[in-house]
Amino acid sequence: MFTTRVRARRTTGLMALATAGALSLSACGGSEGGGEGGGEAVSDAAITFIPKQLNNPYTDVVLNGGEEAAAEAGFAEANIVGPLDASASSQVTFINAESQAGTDAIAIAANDPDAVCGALGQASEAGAKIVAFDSDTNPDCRDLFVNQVNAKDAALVQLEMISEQIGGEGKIAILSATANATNQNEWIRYMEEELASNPEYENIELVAKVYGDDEDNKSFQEAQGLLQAHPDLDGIISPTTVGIAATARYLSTSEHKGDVALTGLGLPNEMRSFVKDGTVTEFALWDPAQLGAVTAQAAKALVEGTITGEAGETFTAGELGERTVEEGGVVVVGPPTRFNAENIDDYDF
Ligand code: RAM
Repeated sequence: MFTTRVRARRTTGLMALATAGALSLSACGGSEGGGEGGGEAVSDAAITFIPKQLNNPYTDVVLNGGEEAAAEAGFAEANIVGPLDASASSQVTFINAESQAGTDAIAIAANDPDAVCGALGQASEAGAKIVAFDSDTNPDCRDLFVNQVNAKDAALVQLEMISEQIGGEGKIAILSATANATNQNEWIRYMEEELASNPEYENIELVAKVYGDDEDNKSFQEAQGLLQAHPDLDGIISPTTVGIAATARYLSTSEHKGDVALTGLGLPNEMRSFVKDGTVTEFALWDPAQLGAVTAQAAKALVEGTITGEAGETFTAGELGERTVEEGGVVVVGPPTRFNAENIDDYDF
């Protein structure tokens, strides 16, 4: 019988979905028998998801997908634990507790690539498989990283969009999440490299990088501060769903609406009104539920021992088909999609 334990505050919508996942598993009976690759039977195993933070709408969509897929994959139990803030060391106590409770797989979106490593090492020694998702750990500290999108593609699509929106020239700023987040920093590094090397962007100047810590209020204030400090700013890239929504809210009622371009990575359901009212022209993302689903299926393959995280190995991610482990133990979920007035109503997440 599939059960879900949640040991920290989180949304009720997610719990309702977890129940739906549990019901669908009971209906099909789950998986039977021992691990095919010399590992453990997934039907006896528990998976624990540790997101960057619990109070993040993006995280909710990822975890909904993860819980459903954990049930489909045949896990006996899925747990969701995590901090309410995305600070560097906030996940350590949760990792330790899950390790002591004997979880078989930890799926973690790291707030800091190194701060979680000691605790993950102990969990691994205690027998848990470690899958990073969304934001990687130091590669030595996990078996696999499920990356929502190729990091360079994520960076380039955001630069393309801002360049189109400001006519290829002007001053831009980046409003990120936390300063230690692996995913954010990798995207920003690729953006800076591309700005410095691609002649197409020689007239675009990055004048500031600020951090809203994936908190709505702080992100809103950082957006306001950016415009005060740089009144001649032409555009903002916010590669975080929390940051882009807060910045859009600020711009939508400010004198800068329609004048200062805003793009980045956002949830269509949070951004719809800002696209319709002319604050935002176009932004991008992928389907976060697929990230959760591929993560749960990768954890199953690791627990059963059919993969170990070596490049070239393959596993089946349920309905999402076969996935191959790339160099560095990375599995990529899919390409980014651009959302604008023409297609935003086709998406519901
Ligand atoms: C925020 C988080 C997350 C990132 C998305 C795009 O919710 O920073 O890590 O992947 O945005």
